[in-house]
Amino acid sequence: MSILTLPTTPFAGQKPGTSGLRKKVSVFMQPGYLENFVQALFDGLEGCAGQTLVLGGDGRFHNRAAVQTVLRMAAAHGFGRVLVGRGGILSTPAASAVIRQHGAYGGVVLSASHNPGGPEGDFGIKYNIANGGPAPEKITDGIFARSQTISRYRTSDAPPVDIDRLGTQHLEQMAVEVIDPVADYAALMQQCFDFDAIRRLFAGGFRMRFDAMNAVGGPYAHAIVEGLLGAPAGTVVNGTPLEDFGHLHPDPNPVNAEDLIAHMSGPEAPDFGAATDGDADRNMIVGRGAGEAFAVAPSDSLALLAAHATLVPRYRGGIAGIARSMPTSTAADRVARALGIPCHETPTGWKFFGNLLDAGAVTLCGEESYGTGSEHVREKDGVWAVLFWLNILAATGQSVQQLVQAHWARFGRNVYSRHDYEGVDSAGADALMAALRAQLPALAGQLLDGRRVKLADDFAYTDPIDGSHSERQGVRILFEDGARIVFRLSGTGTEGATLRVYLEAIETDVGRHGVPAQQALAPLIDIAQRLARIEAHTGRTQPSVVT
Ligand code: VG1
Ligand code: CO
Repeated sequence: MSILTLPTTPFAGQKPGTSGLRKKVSVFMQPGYLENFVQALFDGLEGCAGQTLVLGGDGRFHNRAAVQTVLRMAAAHGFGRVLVGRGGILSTPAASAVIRQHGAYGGVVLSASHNPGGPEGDFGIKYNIANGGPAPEKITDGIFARSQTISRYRTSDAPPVDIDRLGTQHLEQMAVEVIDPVADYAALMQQCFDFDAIRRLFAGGFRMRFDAMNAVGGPYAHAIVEGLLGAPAGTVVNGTPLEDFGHLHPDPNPVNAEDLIAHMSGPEAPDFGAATDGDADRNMIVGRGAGEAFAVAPSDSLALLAAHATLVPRYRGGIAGIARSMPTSTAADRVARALGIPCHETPTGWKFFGNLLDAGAVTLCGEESYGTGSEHVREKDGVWAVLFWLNILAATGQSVQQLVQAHWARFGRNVYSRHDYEGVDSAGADALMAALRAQLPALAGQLLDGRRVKLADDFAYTDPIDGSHSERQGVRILFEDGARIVFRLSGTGTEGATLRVYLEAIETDVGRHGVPAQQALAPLIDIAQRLARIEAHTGRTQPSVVT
């Protein structure tokens, strides 16, 4: 064991955000940088001696080296056992499943999720607690506080562990168990869904394209969709995790997953398309329209899964409630109302769902950012969402487009879009938000282009379970006709600031459900640009990504 001195500068002033700490690989490779985070983390974990830690990542560049660093430091801190995914691989939802399944003390997940990877890309680390969910703010704040004051870290001098060989080895006194990264997760999925029905669907000639975007979803999709469910070989594409994700941006939306959209477009398109992100906690669902891909809005996906939940074995008895992040459309609220169950509105980030799930207050959760999940783990879960859709498709015999259109006909369509202004100047973005906040008191009751403002505020949330309070979670403008505009700054980017503008309008006229979202939302887009003076503050006339 060694106690080594940390260089003086790393980590200073950089707070782990909603999903851990994400920085450029070059930042993470600075001597002592990762060690500083891990030491600050371990210092705050009481009673971790002798306990089990789960460890894995999305396979991006620096993953393997970081696994060895964490292993050595875990040994020096007296952990009894580390369960590490073979090759250092564990998707975020699989890590959550393994933590829960094995009663682990917690888990370290090495991922920058949907951020690009490779030597020029991003790296990240996050900590999950014993319920399998992201560490709550009091833990991440503690990590940050300690990271500012510590000057030394404790590590082992032992040689690297062979993480490609299944089975138990030892690093000093600590057992290192290299596990199959898919096995526990696949077993859990079999408890959730009707695998027989989905198997019959594929046996009947149903065709799917699962694009794992060269990220960590691949091994899971291969083993479950092609393996256990018998989909033909070749159903899963880009299915081997690559250190740089093959230069793809593993953020599944119609812009970044354009190849999937192209394959879902034409006459030869398969019946069903899906994609997952860097750490496989996000999902995109794509159907086949009339010669065109039919991408399902994530907010609609959450609502539709909730409306069909009883078709799925795990949720056969009904769902207790739904939770959605504030910017996510209110489509799920309509389903909750019809089902007579509560729908909770939380700040952005999966950690806010943890208490509600632990208390059994909600069963399904979702975010507009292609994240959907349930009480089966404490993270959003991309492969789970894809299997949920497959289960519904098998049970109803309908197509993705038919299901979505029927949903809109029954509940109304929550036309939705998110406009991202990426990499803008941070000072300009802060000024924009400050100016918006200053306008809020005067907005209520005003008429904007014929729409009356019902409420304008900066979203605040009090957790109904533990009473913790979070403020300044995004500026929202709610109109009397149900339309909404939300503005917030991203907490996951690594370059400058990213302004997100979320737009939503309710369309109950079935005859207008086919109008493209950007067209239907044009009046709101215009209001948003004017109210926030986006061009004046950012210099941008157009968003960089529209989803
Ligand atoms: C984004 C999404 C948010 C999601 C978070 C983590 O955060 O908007 O909904 O929970 O990413 O997702 P932000 O602060 O950039 O808007 V993942 O798949 O990157 O862990
Ligand atoms: Co992710």
